[in-house]
Amino acid sequence: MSKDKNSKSYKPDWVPENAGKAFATQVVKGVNLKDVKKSEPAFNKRKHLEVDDYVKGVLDSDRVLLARTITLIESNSPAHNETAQQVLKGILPNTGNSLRIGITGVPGAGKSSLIETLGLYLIKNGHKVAVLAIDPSSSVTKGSILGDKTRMEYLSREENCFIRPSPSGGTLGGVARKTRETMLVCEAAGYDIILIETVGVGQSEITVRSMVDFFLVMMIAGAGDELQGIKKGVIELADALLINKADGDNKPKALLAKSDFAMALHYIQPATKGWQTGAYTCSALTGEGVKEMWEVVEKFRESTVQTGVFAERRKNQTLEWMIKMLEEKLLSEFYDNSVIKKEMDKISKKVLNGETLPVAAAEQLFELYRHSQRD
Ligand SMILES: Nc1nc2c(ncn2[C@@H]2O[C@H](COP(=O)(O)OP(=O)(O)O)[C@@H](O)[C@H]2O)c(=O)[nH]1
Ligand SMILES: [Mg+2]
Repeated sequence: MSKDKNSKSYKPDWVPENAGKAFATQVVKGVNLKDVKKSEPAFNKRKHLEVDDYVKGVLDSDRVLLARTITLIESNSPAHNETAQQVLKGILPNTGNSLRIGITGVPGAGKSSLIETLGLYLIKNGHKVAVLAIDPSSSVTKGSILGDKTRMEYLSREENCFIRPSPSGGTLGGVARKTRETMLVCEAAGYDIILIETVGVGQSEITVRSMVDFFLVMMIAGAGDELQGIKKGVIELADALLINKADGDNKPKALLAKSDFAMALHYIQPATKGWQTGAYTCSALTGEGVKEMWEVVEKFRESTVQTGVFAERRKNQTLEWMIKMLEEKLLSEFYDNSVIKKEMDKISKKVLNGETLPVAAAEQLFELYRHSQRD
C-alpha cells in the first residue's frame, strides 16, 4: 500500500499489498483552498483602485483606467457612486476642453456610418475622438450596440478613438447622467471631440441637445414627404440638417430634399442665437460632403465662441443640469418614502373610484410626505 501521502497521487487503501502495475488506480490528492495563492489567475480579482488611481489614470489617458472609471460611473451601487463622485471632482479642472456634438436621426439614417467616416477624418487631422451613445432602450433591444460596433469597425481600431456604447438599463435621466459624466471623463483624458449618437425617437434628442454645443440632425431623402417624415420639433433643435446617402441614384433626391429643407428652415427659429441653421448633403459611404460638414461645425464654433454664445450655452447647460439632478433627487426621495409607499396605492384607488379628487389626493400625499419629514 502506498502511504506516501506527500506525493501528488497515491494508491487507495483497499488496493492489495502485492498488487502489480496492472492495478492502475491512483487517488489524486484534493486541493486545499487555503494553499491556493490568491495571485493565481483564476482567483485574481482586479486590483482595487483608490480615487487618486482613477484620477491619475484618466489624466494620463490610460485607456484601461479610462474604461474602469466609466464602469465605476455606470455602476448602480451606492458605494461606487460615492467613489465616482470623488473621481469626478478630481478631474473637473481638466474638463470642458472639447467640442461636444450630438448626432440624431431615425434608425438607419446613417449616424454610425457618419461617425465612422467623420471620426477617421478627424483623427487623421490630429484630433482625439470619443464616441458615446444615448439609447435608453438599448437594454431591451441590445442589438443596436453590436450593430454599431461592427459599423465603426475601422474607427474602433484607432488608438485615438474611444467608443463607449450606451449605458444599459434605467430611465433616460439615469442614462443621461452617466453619459454626461462619461463625457467629462473623456475630456479629462484629452479627447477633444465628443460625438454623442442618439436615436431620434422620443425624448432622447432633447436630452442630448441639453449636453452638447452643436446638434446635428441626420435625414435621408426619398422616404416619402420629407417634411412630414420628420418631427418639426427635432428640426428646431438642429444647428445643421444633414441629408445622408447622397450617392448613386439617390443623389438627385438628396439634393432636392436639401433645397426643400433650406426653404423650410427660413420659417423656423434657429436653435442657436446668431447662427443660421442650414441644410447639407453628404454620403457617409463615399465620404463626399463630410469634410464640408465639418467645416460648418468649425465655423459654428468660431462664430459662437466669438459672440459668447458658446460659453453662455455651456453655463446654462450646467445650471439646467443641476436643477435636473435636484428634481430627480426630490422625486426619488418622495417615491422612496415609506409613508408614501404605504399610502400611494390606497389614495390612488380612491381617486380611481371617484371618492377623492386628484388635486385633493395630491395635496394629501404631499402633506403625508411633509409630515414624515418632520418626524
Ligand atoms: N448608400 C449609402 N448607404 C449608407 C450611407 N450611410 C449609411 N448607409 C447604410 O445605411 C444603413 C444604416 O446605417 P447606420 O450607420 O447603421 O445608421 P444608424 O442607425 O443611423 O446608425 C447601413 O446599411 C449603412 O451601410 C450612405 O451615405 N450611403
Ligand atoms: Mg447607429
